[in-house]
Amino acid sequence: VPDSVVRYHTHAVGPTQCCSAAVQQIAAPVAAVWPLVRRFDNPQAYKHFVKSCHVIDGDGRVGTVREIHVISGLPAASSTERLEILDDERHVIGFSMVGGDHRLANYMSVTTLHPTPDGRGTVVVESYVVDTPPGNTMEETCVFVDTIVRCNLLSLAQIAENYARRN
Ligand code: A8S
Repeated sequence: VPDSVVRYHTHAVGPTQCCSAAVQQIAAPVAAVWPLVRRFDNPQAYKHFVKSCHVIDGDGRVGTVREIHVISGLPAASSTERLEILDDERHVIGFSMVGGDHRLANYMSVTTLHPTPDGRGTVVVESYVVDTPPGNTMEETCVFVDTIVRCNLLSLAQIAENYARRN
């Protein structure tokens, strides 16, 4: 396990919080994946639940705040999110949820990209911490969030692989 995985995916987790991580292998180099992942103002590039995104404060650097609206059928309509980490050298991005009408209080996630040894692929690691909402178990919360995160990473893989094939 690379040092950077330990460094960026070790979270302080409170007694009523849940924490999990997902890993996705992508058959495209980091250079093809990172441009999609780093665009805090354009999460809908690969997050298919996101219907629209508006930056409400900031210029894309740490501290930038966005408001996203999600497609109907989900137990929420919007989320206000703050960029917490953006490192173009180490390929690290992290954000927190600071508002919205959803039930994921104190959500924070970090995503890191790691080149495969031959340099032709990417391993994406995304971890998160979130409060367990009242009325739900930690397990239920993890299943719900894992499902969203896995969907996002699968779609990221498809889009990056298509993009790499074309170039
Ligand atoms: C992300 C991760 C998550 C997004 C969740 C967990 C969300 O956008 C969706 C449904 C909800 O109920 C909560 O990286 C919220 O975007 C798809 C609206 C925040």
